[in-house]
Amino acid sequence: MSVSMTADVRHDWTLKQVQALFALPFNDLMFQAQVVHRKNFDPNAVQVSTLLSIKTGACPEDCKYCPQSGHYNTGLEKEKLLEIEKVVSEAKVAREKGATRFCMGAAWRNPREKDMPYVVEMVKQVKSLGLETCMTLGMLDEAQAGELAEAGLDYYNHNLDTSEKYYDQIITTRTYADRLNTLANVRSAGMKVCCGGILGMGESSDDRAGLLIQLANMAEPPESVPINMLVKVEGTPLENEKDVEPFDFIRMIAVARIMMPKSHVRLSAGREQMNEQMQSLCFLAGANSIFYGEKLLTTSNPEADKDRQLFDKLGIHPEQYQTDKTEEQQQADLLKSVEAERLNEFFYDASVPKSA
Ligand code: SAM
Ligand code: DTB
Ligand code: SF4
Repeated sequence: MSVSMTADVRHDWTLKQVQALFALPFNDLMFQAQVVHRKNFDPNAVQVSTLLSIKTGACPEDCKYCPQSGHYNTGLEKEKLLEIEKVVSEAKVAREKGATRFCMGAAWRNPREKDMPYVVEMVKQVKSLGLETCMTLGMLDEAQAGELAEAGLDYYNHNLDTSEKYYDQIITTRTYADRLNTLANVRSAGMKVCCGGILGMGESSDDRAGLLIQLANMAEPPESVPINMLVKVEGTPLENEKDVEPFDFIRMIAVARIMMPKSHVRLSAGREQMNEQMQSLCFLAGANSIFYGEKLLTTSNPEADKDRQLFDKLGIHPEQYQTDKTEEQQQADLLKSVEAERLNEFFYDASVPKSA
């Protein structure tokens, strides 16, 4: 099979074709992914998002990977919905540290009607800071998706997590169809979709391929595709799962890049367990987004300072805020971002000496 690298985005991937990509010699796969990446993106720009848990723990769902599920005892301290002011002040800190997108997550099966005015106000106020906004609140009905879109929410995150076949081994309190239904509501409300999955839950290589096929074959694939490596949390049913083979994780990123050439592929949870060399191979494979800041939702993420140093070592610069701009405007922005990077204005604190 040959994968055309000049063709436009395809939506007809078959399992056999994706298996063939996974089976390529590592260097050949990386080369193909890098060619696709360079054709569609600035290869040295990485989008930077910061996460905040706006409602923590005691979730009624039974996702086997999740420290926030009320079904397992993980010793997590639960918290009510945060006050709007607290969320806004955390968003300001994220912006000052260089994030361009602020992602707010809630441990809900779905938001209740009485929660909606609060989350809507959060979107409005965070957006007014000049940040892109993302939320992940569980299932949404059509009206709720409409309200969030109306408030100006840019992205909605809702992961499929794995293949349809493997899904009921991981979650029993909702179905794959429920997930797809929310994704359809998000799309028809006009928001951008952030949807990906997790590696390391005991899934097979075909399950990984199955997830990517679901995503890539959507009429409009997600603009953002988070690939998480399971963070094994004590007390969850998956706490003793086998580690993911690092090269298989990198392969997953590369195959995602090839199958969804225009999407941002996010190297998501699990970076703290990866060394710098592995992360840099993920960037080479086409990952071009990260979660930045010391905390994911409830577990830890690399120190911001360490990430700045890694970007510095690799000559990577943070990607500018993306809007519906013309190509000329985007080009002008790209030049500006390169210049800003050169002047250390955008991301680095000029008062702190850079490492040699
Ligand atoms: N409750 C909402 C939902 O599930 O849609 C939003 C929050 S939920 C924590 C968001 C995503 O985080 C999950 O879909 C899952 O992909 C990811 N996640 C949760 N726990 C994780 C873990 N231990 N390791 C890696 N990813 C995890
Ligand atoms: C995603 O795919 N990963 C993020 C975000 N979307 C919401 C969450 C990762 C959570 C990791 C476990 C925790 O910190 O609780
Ligand atoms: Fe709840 Fe989301 Fe965690 Fe599942 S992943 S238990 S829905 S917070």
